[in-house]
Amino acid sequence: MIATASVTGLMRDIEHLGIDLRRGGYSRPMFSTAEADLRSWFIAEAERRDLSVEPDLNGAIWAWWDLPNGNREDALITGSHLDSVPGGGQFDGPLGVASALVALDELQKREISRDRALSIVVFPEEEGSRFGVACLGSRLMAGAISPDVARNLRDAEGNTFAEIARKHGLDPEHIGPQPELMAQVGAFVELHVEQGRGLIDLNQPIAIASSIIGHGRWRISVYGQGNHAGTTLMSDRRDPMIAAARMVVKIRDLATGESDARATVGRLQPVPGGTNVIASRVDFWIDVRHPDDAVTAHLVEDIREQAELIAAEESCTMEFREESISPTVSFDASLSKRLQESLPSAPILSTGAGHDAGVLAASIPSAMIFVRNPSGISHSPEEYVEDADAELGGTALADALQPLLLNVSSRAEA
Ligand code: HGY
Ligand code: MN
Ligand code: MN
Repeated sequence: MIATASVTGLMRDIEHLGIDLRRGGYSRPMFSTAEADLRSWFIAEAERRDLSVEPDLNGAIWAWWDLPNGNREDALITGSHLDSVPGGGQFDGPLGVASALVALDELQKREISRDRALSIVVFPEEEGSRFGVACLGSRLMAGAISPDVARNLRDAEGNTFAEIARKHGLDPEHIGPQPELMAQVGAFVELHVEQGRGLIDLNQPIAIASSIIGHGRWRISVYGQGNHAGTTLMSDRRDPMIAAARMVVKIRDLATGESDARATVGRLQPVPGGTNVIASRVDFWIDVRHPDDAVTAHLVEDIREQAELIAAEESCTMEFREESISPTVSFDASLSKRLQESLPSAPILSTGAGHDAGVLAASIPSAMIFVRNPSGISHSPEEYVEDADAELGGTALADALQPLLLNVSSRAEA
């Protein structure tokens, strides 16, 4: 057993990894040096705690606190992700991993009785920032994406997941569902920084999640006529950048007209992208979210139709492709109730942010704990957690996990 680390201490140990001087914040895409360094940090911390570190075939890292008899049936898992969005915050993902390490230290210090193994899991590519699909690692494990589709996902440079995975020691032929591993898992509790203002407005440090609103990503490619910026009269242009710009504003207007909908264009790439060049193509991505999946589908169809019209008006053509879709998820009611018993003052909050716990909720009882973020901002350098709240989160996670480590039969006797 080691002396209990602190969440803030562990977060400080990694705060230099993946700093993005150009964008601000952190850029820690899957298979980057920064992400590899974070994985090494986690593995070292897990080994210091004598956990059994077992990377799986999809690149997730499992750090097991085994029972003396080695039985892993109905195991409890916690953890989160270490990858980030481009220019993201310091806490989105790593806070859940650091808090899991500290919660485990705390449980060992308490010398609790337990009859379930506990594993801290780090899921890869939760943000989908490199290969476009959110929660790729947990989707692969749960069989929520076909291995073939995953192998052929491409990053911005055109590398396939298979090519890059192979370079980083994964065998792309063996990625995919892990039913035996899933069968061992009885429940998943993920701690995460809150990515909104709920806890600020409630003046509380910790919340329990009720649900994740549905969300998806679509890629729109607009094709026009590339040409010279100086020799092409305005009347002679078929400029996809103009069509794309009109589409972006139309997307905003359509989403604004649908209460509680959110639609974002945060990524737009003209091809070839020269200052004195009329683009031949513009690729951009939309992220659309709404609590009701039918409304999301309907809104996306409206966006597609309007984009078609705009493309035609601008004498351009367009392709519209779904890249990632996650239905609205309600977390496991009885598991969340157990968390409420352990954390009675924690309010219940829904979230607009996706998580691995949201993906796994379709196959195993999952729940989440949120920690207050005084800025209310995420996916940005302003994302923040105060030291005191970070430590409260580690303790809250230990408090939540402790009763869950006794399965039903023993609980009756306890
Ligand atoms: O995009 C999301 O909601 C999450 O942060 N991956
Ligand atoms: Mn996250
Ligand atoms: Mn995120």
